[in-house]
Amino acid sequence: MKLLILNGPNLNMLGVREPEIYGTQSYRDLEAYLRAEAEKLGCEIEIFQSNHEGDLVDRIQQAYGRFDGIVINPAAYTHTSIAILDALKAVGLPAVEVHLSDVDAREPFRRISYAGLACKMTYQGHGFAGYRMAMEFLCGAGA
Ligand code: CA2
Repeated sequence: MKLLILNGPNLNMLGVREPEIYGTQSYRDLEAYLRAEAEKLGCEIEIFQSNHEGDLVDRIQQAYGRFDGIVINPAAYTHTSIAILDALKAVGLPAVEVHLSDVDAREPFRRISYAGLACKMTYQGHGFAGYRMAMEFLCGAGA
């Protein structure tokens, strides 16, 4: 089982500001966490972060035929990007949406998720653990 893990804009700034929302750990810490959890689950992962919508769309398209599933935290593009939604639909791979924070408990504009419309499951408000849950979902019986 090979999973592509995509992270959207500003997630590379984790740990730098807004620790009350996103925690104190850095993006490097998140990458290390993902690799450790993937190894425990026995799944292969590739991790990619970008601040650019088109780069995320390109990676989703390139996943077709190369990956068995996608874990995606589109960050702010969650609430704006029909391009990411269309790319997820186009490749048709099982996808799971992750948010570190509980987006439904924040500003109203964060309650809309376009990417989520193409995802089998969403984990939100669990911090880093949400990514483990997503990997478990895709590697286990959930997908
Ligand atoms: O909770 C999440 O994971 C989000 O996807 C994070 C996005 C936000 O736009 C979504 O509504 C929810 C923001 C990521 C930016 O992360 C920062 C990290 C450090 C300092 C400032 C922002």
